[in-house]
Order: sequence, then C-alpha cells, then structure tokens
Amino acid sequence: MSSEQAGASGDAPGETAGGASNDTLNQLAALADAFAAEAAEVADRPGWESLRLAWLGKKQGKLRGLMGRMKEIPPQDRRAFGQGVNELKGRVEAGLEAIDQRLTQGERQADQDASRIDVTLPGRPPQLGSLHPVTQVIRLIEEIFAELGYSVADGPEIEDDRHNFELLNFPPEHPARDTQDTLFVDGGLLLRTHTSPMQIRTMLARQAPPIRIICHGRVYRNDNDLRHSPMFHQVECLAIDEGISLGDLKGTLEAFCQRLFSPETKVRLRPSFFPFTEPSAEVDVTCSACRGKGCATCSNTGWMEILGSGMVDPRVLRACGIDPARYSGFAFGLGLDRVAMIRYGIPNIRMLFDGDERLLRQVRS
Ligand code: 2U9
Repeated sequence: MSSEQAGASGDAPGETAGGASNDTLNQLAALADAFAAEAAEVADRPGWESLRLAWLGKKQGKLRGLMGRMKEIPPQDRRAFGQGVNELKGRVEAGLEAIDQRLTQGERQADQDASRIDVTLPGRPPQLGSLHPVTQVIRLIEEIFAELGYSVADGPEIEDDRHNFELLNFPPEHPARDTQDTLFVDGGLLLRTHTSPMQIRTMLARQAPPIRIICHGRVYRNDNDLRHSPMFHQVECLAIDEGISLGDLKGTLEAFCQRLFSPETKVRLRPSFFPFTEPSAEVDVTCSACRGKGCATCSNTGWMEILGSGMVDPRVLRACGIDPARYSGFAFGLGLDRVAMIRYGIPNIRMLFDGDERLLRQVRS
C-alpha cells in the first residue's frame, strides 16, 4: 500500500470506506513506504534482524506501537484502522520473508561457490616409489654384462663350508673361517661371506665351458663398525673358456668400468693375493668424483680401490670338474654398496640400510 493507493479510494475527502480519517490512513501508507525503503537497503542477516525488530519487535516494534494507539482512534474509525494496521503487518511480514529468501539464496550460492571444485586446477601428482640405490647399480651392472654376453646366476645365502671355502681353495686353517669373520648358523652352515659359492655351484652343475656369468647378492661378515655393515652386497664376474688370458681380464675390466663410471675411466692392476685366483690383482680406477685430480672419495690419490681380480686358480677349476690344462678363466668382484655410495655421493654405508625414504627421494632415477 503506497500513499497514492491509500488516497485513491474514491470516498469522500477525509473519509474512507471503513470510516477512518485520511490522516490516519496516510500515516499507515507513509509507514508502508518507509518499510519498503528500509527493506530495500537490507544486505545481510544482521540488517534483516534489525529491520524485523524495528517493525515487529515485541518491545519497540513500530507495528506494536500502532496497535497501542487503537484507544486514541475514534470508535467509528477503529475497524478501518485495524484493517490498515493488519494490512501493513502483512506487508511487513511478506517483505521480511522475501528478504529472508533473497539472503538464503545468496548464502547458498556463496556456499556453493566456496565448495565448487575447480576442474582446471592441476591434480596432485601421485607419490612415486623409487629403486634403492644398490638396486639401481645392480640393474646397470646386469645391463652392462648382458651387452658383453654374460648371464646372471643365482644361489643360496645360507651355505656350507665346502661351497663357501673348500672348493675356493681356502686351506682348512684359513682365518676367514674364524667366528670373528664368518657368521655361522645351526647345523654347521654359515651365511655366505662372498658371492663366489654361486660360481662354484654353476661350474659344478654345468657340463663344460664356455662359462660367462655374473653373480650378485647379499653377503655377510662378522664386521660391524663405522665403515662396515654385517650385511653388504657384492657382484662377481666369472669367464671360463679355452685360451682366456690376463689380457681378457684387463680388457673386460676396462670395458666394464668405463660403462659403469665414465668412458675416460682408466684401470690399473696391483699384484695381490686371494686363495681362489692366481695371479691375483687389486684393481684401481681413476676417481669418478674428481676425474683423477684427488678428492675425499679417493683419499687424494686420484684412484679408487674398488675391485679384486685374478685368473681362476687351476685348483678351483679342477675341484669343480673343469680341466685346467684345457680351460682357463678370469674372475673379479666388487662391492655394490661402495659403488652406490660413490655414484650418489652417500657418505655412510649405514644410510643405505636405514630405510629412510628421504635417501630414496634423493637418488630417484
Ligand atoms: C670363483 C673363482 C674366483 C672372484 C674375486 C675378488 C677377487 C675380490 C672383493 C672386492 C671387493 C670382494 O666386495 S669385496 O670385498 N673381491 O677381491 N673376487 S677375485 O673370484 C672368484 C670367484 C669365483 C669360482
């Protein structure tokens, strides 16, 4: 009800159909306009609540005040006044309801906007696993030897004295059999101290050379200090055929080390002794960290001592059923953990076996 509506009743001036004076009804119409104007300003819930209290509030609501004025209205106008007030109340209630709906709709929309999934955002990448540095090194070594025509042989980690020592020409009193060096298990068995028994088993099982194999895996020694772990990893290479010479050993070592480290890598042999090879040699390679200049990895020598090698002792060949008059062979071995530490700059062997995932993230290939 606007002021024009209130005045457009067509009744006699100053009177309405119900008999209320125009002044009173004009006041109601002005209130309706005032409500409409205030309602248009409401932008949020607190504003809506203030408007409701101002108009419908039990203590200070404008409509309650109007009803309180009923006594001042002449009796003949009361009906029309009551109707007018009711109509205004209806408008106020409907107006408040409309604002409530508008606010609710806005709130729902805001909720939806806040929880909307942005399908254009990049997804979270899945956490990828990675291979342990020692596994990465052994995979590379397997690949290098596969290219050279070698296959991979396997064998048990729990061995007997015969395969681990006797057939490898360790004399009965050799100190490697001491409990200070070897970890024994029940039944006179032991944890293999090197990967060589796998070659012994391969030779015993095979009909005749040529043999070109590598063997790798865990080996165990009764050693536990800052530089040694009771379990570590080795790989060994064995080639047996007619006419195999020390030159073949050196050529294979060079080809292998240049693929494992870098094409510029140089190899040098120093005389040594192992029960299972004769002659035997320690093998040094130019330091891959400093390229031979001298650094902490090579103790400032420019060379890294990483392999042992030699021509397979004829007694080992004979013990495994291979005629040393017809066949000869070379063998060499190296520690995989040492290579992984050099390759990935890992300062302490413990870090390889601690199971700390941060190491794996740093050496992800
Ligand atoms: C057979 C005959 C000979 C394998 C060899 C070495 C020399 C050697 C060490 C290097 C570092 C082990 O991890 S390490 O401590 N290895 O020095 N290994 S010759 O000789 C064999 C193997 C099997 C039947």
